[in-house]
Amino acid sequence: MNYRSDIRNIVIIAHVDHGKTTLVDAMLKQSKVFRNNQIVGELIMDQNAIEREKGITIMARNTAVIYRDVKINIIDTPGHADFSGEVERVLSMADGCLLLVDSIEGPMPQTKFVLRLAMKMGLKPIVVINKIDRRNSRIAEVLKLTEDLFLELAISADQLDFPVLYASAREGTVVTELGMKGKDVTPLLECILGKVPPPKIESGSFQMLVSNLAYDSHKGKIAIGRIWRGKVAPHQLVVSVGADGSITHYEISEVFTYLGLKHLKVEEAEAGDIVAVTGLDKVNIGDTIASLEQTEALPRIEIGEPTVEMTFGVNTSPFAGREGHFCTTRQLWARLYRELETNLSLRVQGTDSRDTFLVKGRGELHLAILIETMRREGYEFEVSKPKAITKIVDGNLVEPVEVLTIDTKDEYFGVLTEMLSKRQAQLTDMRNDGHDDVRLVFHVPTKGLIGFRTVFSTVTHGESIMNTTFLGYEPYHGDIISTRNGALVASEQGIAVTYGLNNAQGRGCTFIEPGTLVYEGMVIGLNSQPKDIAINVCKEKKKTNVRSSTSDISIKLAPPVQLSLEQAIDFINDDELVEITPGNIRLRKRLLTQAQRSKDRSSSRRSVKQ
Ligand SMILES: Nc1nc2c(ncn2[C@@H]2O[C@H](COP(=O)(O)OP(=O)(O)OP(=O)(O)O)[C@@H](O)[C@H]2O)c(=O)[nH]1
Ligand SMILES: [Mg+2]
Repeated sequence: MNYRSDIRNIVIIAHVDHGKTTLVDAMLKQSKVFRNNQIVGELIMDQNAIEREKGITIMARNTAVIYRDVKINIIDTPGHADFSGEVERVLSMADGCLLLVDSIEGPMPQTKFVLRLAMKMGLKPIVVINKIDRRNSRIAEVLKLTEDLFLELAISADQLDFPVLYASAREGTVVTELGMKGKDVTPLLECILGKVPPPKIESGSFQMLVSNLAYDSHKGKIAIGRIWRGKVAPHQLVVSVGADGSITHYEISEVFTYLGLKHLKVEEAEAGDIVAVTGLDKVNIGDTIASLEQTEALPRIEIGEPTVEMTFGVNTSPFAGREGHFCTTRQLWARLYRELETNLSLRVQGTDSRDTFLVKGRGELHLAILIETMRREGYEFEVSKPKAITKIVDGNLVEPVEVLTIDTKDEYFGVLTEMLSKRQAQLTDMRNDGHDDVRLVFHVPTKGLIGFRTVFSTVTHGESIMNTTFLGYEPYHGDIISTRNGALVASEQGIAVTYGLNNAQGRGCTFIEPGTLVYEGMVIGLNSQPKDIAINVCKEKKKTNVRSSTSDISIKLAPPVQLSLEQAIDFINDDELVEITPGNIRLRKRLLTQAQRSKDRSSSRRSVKQ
C-alpha cells in the first residue's frame, strides 16, 4: 500500500454556528489564495444567496489550501440538523476531521451526531475549541465534556488519542496551549499535516466515488469525489456503475482539482486527490466511476431517512398564475425531480391528486429552503402543513423522535415545560449555570415540534435558542391536538383597507398591511378565540354627507405580524395551505368559501357521530 504524502483530506464538522465556515475563511486567507487586492469578505464558502442571508451553511463544499507543499483538501459542512444528509455524503472523501466545539455552548446534540458518523467512518479526529475570545468562555469544562463524548463514541482506542487546539476563528488564530498568544492558523495547519494520515493509494486502475454533483451552464454536470485508485485525465474512457449495477460508458471531458475558491483545470489527477470531472451527463451521487478494465463499484453512500413530509401542489388560489413563471404540474414535477439528483435526503412521490406531490425531507427547514429556492427561481405552488413520517417496524407503528435542546432563562422554565408536555416531550436533562441561564434537554416526537418554533420565540420573547437533532424511532404515542387559535379569514376578494383591518384587529392580530390584495378564504390573521371567523377586510367606512370627523385617517392600526416562510409553514393547520409565489407568501383555507367550509364541518361532524 502506498500513500500520497503531498495531500491531506479533511472534513470540518460541528454543531450549527460553532464557526466551521469562519475557520475555513481563516485558512484560505492565510494561504494567500487570494490576490492581495481582492476583497474576500466573510463566510467565503457560503456562496448561495439564502446561505448568506441566513448566515448558515446549507450545502457541503470543497476547497483546498497549500501548506508546506502539501495540498489540504477541506470540506466544509452544514451544522444544522436538517442538512445532516450533506455531512453523511461527504465524510467518505476525508481521512481526518476537525471537530469544532464552541467554548461556551460546548458539545451540542448535533456535535454528537456528526462525531458518531466520523468515528464510524474511522476518521482521525482533531478537536478545535473555538471562540476562545468570547467572554464567559468555559474552556476547561467544554474540553471535559468533549472528552466524555469521545469516550462514548470512539470505536477504536486510537480515536481517543486526539490533539486539542484552541482557536478564535474570527480573529484567524489558533494555539496549542491555552494562554499562548495566537498569531495565525499555522498550528492548525501543522497539526493537520502531522496527525491526519495521508491518503492511502490502492493499486489498480481508475476508480472514484461520486460524492457530490454541481452544474455549469457550459460544462454541464460536474461529478465531484475522491479518487481511490489510479489516474484520470481528459478524454479517458470510463464507465459509471449505477445503484442497480447498470454500467454506462462515457468519455471524461475535463478534470479539475480545487485550490481556494477556484477549480483548476488539470491534465491528470491521481488517487488520493479530490477532483471534479465533466462529461458524465447521467451520473448520480453514490455511483462509482471506473476504468473499463476494473468496473467494480465502491460501497454506496448511506443517507438517513426523511422524517417530515408535506405536499407541494399546483397553485389553486384565485390569484394563481399572476406572479410565477413556472406554474404547471409538469413544471413543478420536473423541478422536484431535478432536485432529487443533488438533495440526497429528499424523496418525492405522487399522490391521489394529479396536481399534488408528496415531498419528504429531514426537517421543516430542509423543506423550507427548497421552497424558498424554488420561489426565487420563479415557481408558484402551494404547500400543506408538514407532518412527521411514521412507519411500521415489526408490525408496530413507530415515529421519529428528536433531542430538543433549549438555552433559556429561568423564568421561562414553567411555560416551556407546560407547552412541551402537551407535545409529548420528556425532560431528560436540566442544567443551571448558577445565574439565570438554564439549558433544558427534551426527547420529543417530531410531530410535537411542528408548529413549536413560532410559539417558542413568542413566549420567550426571542431571547432563547432551540436546537433539534434526530434521535431515532419510538412507538407511536398517539395524536397531538392542535391548540392554535382560529384564523381570521377574508370573506371577500378586494383590497384590504384600514377600516376593515381595524375591525379585524378587534378580534385578534393581523398579518397584512392596508392595500394588500386579498381573496375570499385567505387567512389574514389569528383570532384570539379558538374558532375561525370570516371578516370583510375590504369594507370601507360608510360615507355620510357630513364629514363629521377624520376618524378613518386617525385609526391607528397595530403593525401587522409578518410571518416568514418558515413561520407560515409552521403556523398553518391541516385545513390550510401556504401559497408560494415569487412575489408573495399567502396563507389560505383549503376550502375558500364559507359555504364550503361549513358544509365540510357539518359532514365531518356527521361522520364522527356515526
Ligand atoms: N467571537 C467569535 N465568534 C466567532 C468565532 N468563529 C465564528 N464566530 C461567529 O460565529 C457565527 C457562526 O460562524 P460560522 O462560521 O457561520 O459557523 P458555522 O459552523 O459555519 O455554521 P453552520 O455552517 O451554519 O453550521 C458567525 O457570526 C461568526 O462570526 C470566534 O472565534 N469568535
Ligand atoms: Mg458554515
